Amino acid sequence: MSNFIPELDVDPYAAHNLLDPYPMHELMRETGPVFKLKDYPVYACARHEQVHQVLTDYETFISGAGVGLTNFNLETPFRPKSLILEADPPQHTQMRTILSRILSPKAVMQIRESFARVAEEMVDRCVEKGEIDGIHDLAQIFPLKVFPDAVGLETDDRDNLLLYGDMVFNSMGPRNELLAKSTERVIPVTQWIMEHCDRKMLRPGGFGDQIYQAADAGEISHEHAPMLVRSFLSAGIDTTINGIGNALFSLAHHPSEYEKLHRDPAMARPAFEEALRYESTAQTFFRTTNKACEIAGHQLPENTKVLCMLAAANRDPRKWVNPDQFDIERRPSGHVALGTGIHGCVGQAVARLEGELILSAIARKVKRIEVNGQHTRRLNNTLRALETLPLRFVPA
Ligand code: OVM
Repeated sequence: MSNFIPELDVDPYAAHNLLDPYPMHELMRETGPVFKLKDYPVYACARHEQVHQVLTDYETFISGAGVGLTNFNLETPFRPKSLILEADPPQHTQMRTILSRILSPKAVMQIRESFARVAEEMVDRCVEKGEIDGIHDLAQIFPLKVFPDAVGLETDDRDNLLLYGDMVFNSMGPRNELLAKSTERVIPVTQWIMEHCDRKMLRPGGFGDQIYQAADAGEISHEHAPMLVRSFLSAGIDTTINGIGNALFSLAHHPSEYEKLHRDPAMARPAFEEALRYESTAQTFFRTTNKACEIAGHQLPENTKVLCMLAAANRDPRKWVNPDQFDIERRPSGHVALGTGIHGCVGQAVARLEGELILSAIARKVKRIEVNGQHTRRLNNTLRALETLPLRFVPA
């Protein structure tokens, strides 16, 4: 019996691969359904079928040993483990039940109007300016206002949320220069974050306070409450910022797709969904095998990290027709940009709402989006992130 698993000499965290990951993704998919990496002690999958399999089989491919490169069975995590992201059933189920209720479609209906008002105002201001930076003038300020408002976080120091998000998502990769840079301020920022998870800092009735209400009702212990608020502040901002940034980038570089959106603003939601597939914000997540197992007939040992190349799966030609084409009329359901299975993004209704509202406001107010200079990227070990995106909004 042969159990040959090919090994690739590529570094997914090298700057050139973070800048332009797509040639590497193709190489990974074509190498096989599962492969090893020369420089890291991990197995990896880049095809949709296997990425989906790993994410779905939560009993074999666990999250409790961390969803980054670091195996928490062997090394200490850089912060106390998330109670939901870095957890398995039954604890995960208990936490997930509460967060899914707080972030349910019904709850999202209740925030829709206030989020929409902010989106309209912010897009109006961009149309007035004409020449904007798509990241600083829109993608960043919108989630940074509406989401902490919904959580009930009263603070004027919201840049700490950006620093923290950058750090959390860098920490899922290797201890490279990127992580070192973003952890320079780890102690003050971590402290600030934990202080702002306290009930006293949270407006009664907001998403954060609702976690404390669940503790009052005995659904979780009171010690768990601040840690679940921390999950909101870790996962809820950098992700949506870059989801919106990547959508603006995709539309600016595909004028005929933007024209479709402009003609029919009801396409805002499917357009955002296609942008998630086409430029997946969360490029990678890991699992850890908790027993010897198989992927596509190949044997993997117990207690080994498995890298899931979400962004590569989202452009797998075995799954998608013309995967490298940004097509807002495609039905991209089945993409794994928000994960899938029991750990699939619990905030996805809020994320989709934010994307839809921004794209819908633009669709109605902007005739054309023009590229107005060279964009720059903010390299991050997990996120596909833009630093700047110079655009011109031509008014409708
Ligand atoms: C958390 C957390 C942090 C980062 C990402 C995430 C994508 C969750 O602290 O629970 O989900």
